[in-house]
Amino acid sequence: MKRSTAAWSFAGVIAGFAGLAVNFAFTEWFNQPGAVVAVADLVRDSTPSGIVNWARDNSGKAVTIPAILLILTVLFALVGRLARTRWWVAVAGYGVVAVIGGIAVLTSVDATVARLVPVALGYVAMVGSMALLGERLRRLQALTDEQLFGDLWRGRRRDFLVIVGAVVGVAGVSTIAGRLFGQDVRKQKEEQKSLRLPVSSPTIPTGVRVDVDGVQPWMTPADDFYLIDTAFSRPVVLAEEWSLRIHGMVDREITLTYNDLIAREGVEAWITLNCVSNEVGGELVGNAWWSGALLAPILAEAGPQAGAEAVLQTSVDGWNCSTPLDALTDGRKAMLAVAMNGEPLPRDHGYPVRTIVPGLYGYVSGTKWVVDMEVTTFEAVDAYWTQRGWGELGPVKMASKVEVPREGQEVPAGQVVVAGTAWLQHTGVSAVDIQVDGGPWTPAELGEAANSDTWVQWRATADVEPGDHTVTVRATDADGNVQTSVRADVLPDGATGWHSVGFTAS
Ligand SMILES: Nc1nc2c(c(=O)[nH]1)N[C@H]1C(S)=C(S)[C@@H](COP(=O)(O)O)O[C@H]1N2
Ligand SMILES: [Mo]
Repeated sequence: MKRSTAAWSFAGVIAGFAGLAVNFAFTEWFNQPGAVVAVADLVRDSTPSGIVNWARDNSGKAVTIPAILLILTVLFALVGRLARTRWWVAVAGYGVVAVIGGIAVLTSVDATVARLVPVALGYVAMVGSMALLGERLRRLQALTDEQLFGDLWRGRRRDFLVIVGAVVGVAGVSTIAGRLFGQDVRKQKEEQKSLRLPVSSPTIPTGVRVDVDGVQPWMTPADDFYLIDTAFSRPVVLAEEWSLRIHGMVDREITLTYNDLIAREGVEAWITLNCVSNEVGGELVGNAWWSGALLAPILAEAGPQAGAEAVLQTSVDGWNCSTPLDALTDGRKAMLAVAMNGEPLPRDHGYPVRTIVPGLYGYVSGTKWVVDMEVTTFEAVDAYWTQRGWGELGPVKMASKVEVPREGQEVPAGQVVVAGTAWLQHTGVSAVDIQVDGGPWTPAELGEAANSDTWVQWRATADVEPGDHTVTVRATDADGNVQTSVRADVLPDGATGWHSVGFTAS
């Protein structure tokens, strides 16, 4: 440890992370985006959609924060090392990090200058920790070769380690405090428990299930429901503080509180929601019992003006989408949902209020944590995903999926059960056929359709010889249109093509 630069790098890293932890504690306390998350948001929004397609692959989001932390580790180590001979490098190096963090928090939604306070406190913690650590290190390393490993050396080493312990302690306590002080999270949980919503518990309609093991549950539990959002830290919104403003090309602007919304004309329905980024055979689809307020009468009260054709919906997190006004007012069960499967919406699915529109992909309609609706025209606006090359209208496309057998599964030869799901929300599926090894199409048996807005389950049996086989599925909609075999990519407006599964009979 005598002239070691490693000790300085180490000091630089722990001082840096202590500062990040202090920033985290204060931002959680004030329910603001942390500096690291704000930087991640900035990276996401400035990444060209052609390079990283975030909706399509959440892994892009998953690596961003670890990558930022890794870069910071290297940077902090360098700062510590250079601070050994040039003290101003610590002041300047952590300063650069703080300035980047400051810029990021100022570009976050609803930013105020006050958000710089936790950044500044984090910076002070970094420089302060580094000053204390550096002073002890310098004293330790100032000893002569003869004094090395002697009592004096041991004492100074202990002094250094005490400060290391103190800095690590501050970082640890701040991180834990951040988790605990995330008081809005706690408040939100209490609020969710105390709500008495006029919603009913889901009862799965009879006959919808084909009762084949391995087919996904007809009702998707909220915990298993796929998640897509651009937010690095999902917003914590309290119902008691929530409101929705409806404005723009309307005769009367309306602002609704949560209680106003609950008092409105209610609606409850089974609706299947899916993501435009779902590949053929993919998992970004779920079916839930949604409860909320019908949107059509609310919009009618606002009174859309002539020429209005879209509603720009904005989330508290800044994400937005433009939804065709028609789809919100044409009699389908477009709603401001407050409950999912009979319970208040989970935070991750948009608590307290999100939009659900049967027949449209989530990215053009299903705004979570929705707080603003501007009645407008498609000309006038360009929403988050449309700016990134995705289609403007976003009607769902017909899809069907083989879930049993699984890809690569071994089954006994003879009568093999094949089963899965199919959907085309708001039109409905009338038939499903399967084909084994390119042979003739044979009809599957369908579970009951709860309504035209939900998926259907299906099952069939295929007689197969021992060997490798492929089974393919296609659906037919309620108007008699057969699902296209033409493969289309998810970009710009949803995948098409038949799903096939390979299995082995023995
Ligand atoms: N605020 C917000 N709402 C959003 C999104 C988002 O990124 N931010 N993603 C949308 C997309 S692409 C889909 S498919 C659905 C997914 O809803 P879920 O996460 O509840 O399944 O939410 C939509 N609503
Ligand atoms: Mo999506």
